[in-house]
Amino acid sequence: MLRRRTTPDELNLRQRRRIRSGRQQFLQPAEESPEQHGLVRANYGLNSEVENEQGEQFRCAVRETIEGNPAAGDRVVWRQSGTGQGVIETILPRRSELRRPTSQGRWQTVAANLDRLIVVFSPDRFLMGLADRYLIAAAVAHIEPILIVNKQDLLRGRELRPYRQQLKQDLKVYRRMGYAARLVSAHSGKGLAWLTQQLAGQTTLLVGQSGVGKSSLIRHWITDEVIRIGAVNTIGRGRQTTAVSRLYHLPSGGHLIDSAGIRALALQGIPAHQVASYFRDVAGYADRCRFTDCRHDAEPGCAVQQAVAQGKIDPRRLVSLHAIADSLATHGDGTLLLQD
Ligand SMILES: Nc1nc2c(ncn2[C@@H]2O[C@H](COP(=O)(O)OP(=O)(O)OP(=O)(O)O)[C@@H](O)[C@H]2O)c(=O)[nH]1
Ligand SMILES: [Zn+2]
Repeated sequence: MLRRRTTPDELNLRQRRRIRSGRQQFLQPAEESPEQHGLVRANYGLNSEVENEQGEQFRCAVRETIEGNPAAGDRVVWRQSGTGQGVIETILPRRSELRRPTSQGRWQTVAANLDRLIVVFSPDRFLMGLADRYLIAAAVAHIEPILIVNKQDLLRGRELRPYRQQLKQDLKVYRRMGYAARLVSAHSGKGLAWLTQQLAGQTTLLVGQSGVGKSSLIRHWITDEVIRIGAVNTIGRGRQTTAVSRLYHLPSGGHLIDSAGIRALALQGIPAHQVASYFRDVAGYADRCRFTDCRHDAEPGCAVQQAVAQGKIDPRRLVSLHAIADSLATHGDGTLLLQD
């Protein structure tokens, strides 16, 4: 059936708004081109960058019947609507995702279909509390977390020995719980062969505070040119927009997703008293507390407090647990702020 093009007079208010906001792609008859599968490389709010199965990039609008937003790592069904343009019709079911609350009070998917979450620290700021927040987010999303402390090369020298020892001890606390936790250096290359193995064939999101060396690490796998092209692509129609995350292909297979500073993650409403179940070293004791909703504070019959007193649990773990439980209770809506 031939479809008559809509004349400008027939545009409804919604369509006019779309044109003003740069969503002209909708005016083209995307319905006439065949559906294809694609991979979302980045999302810019109104548009997403989608890669087809031949590796070509398309700037795609999002069909408004879609709930939520496409994110780096998403598999989608889309149709081409013009040269280098298309429309995302469906976001295929995700095997995992990480979301964050937006300033408009909505939830935004930051990255999808993740296998691994690499949390990067620098040696002067290995924050257990922050590590624990990411570990909970990863556990809730069924993503394998890896903790790394970058800039290991800065820890050389005798005067830094006590500091180096302390950091190693801290990482050991996590390794004993079964987490991968390592010192690496983007500059000297230490630990990067191991990290490369962890990434092979996986979809990995890299997160961490500003200045910890995320970009330096990414440059170990992705060439500057590819990164630069990605940055140029962030220029939207007339207005510069930055993607919250961007996917790169790894030479070893798999994908690496770079995130621009995530300040909070949203979890599926974990009640504050359940936080302990995500602390691998605490969970076993928490099960034995007298009260099922024990906050492991000053309650009688608290097996966790007892384990701390007996030196079986590092007391800092409990400080971190209480801070996270308080934070969840304060925000009350499952929002886990990465920094309070
Ligand atoms: N000594 C040392 N310096 C490093 C290492 N990795 C990164 N740096 C330095 O740390 C600074 C910050 O590195 P970036 O890679 O820009 O950090 P980032 O995490 O991407 O920072 P944002 O872009 O702000 O999020 C730069 O001056 C790097 O040269 C390392 O392994 N050793
Ligand atoms: Zn208790």
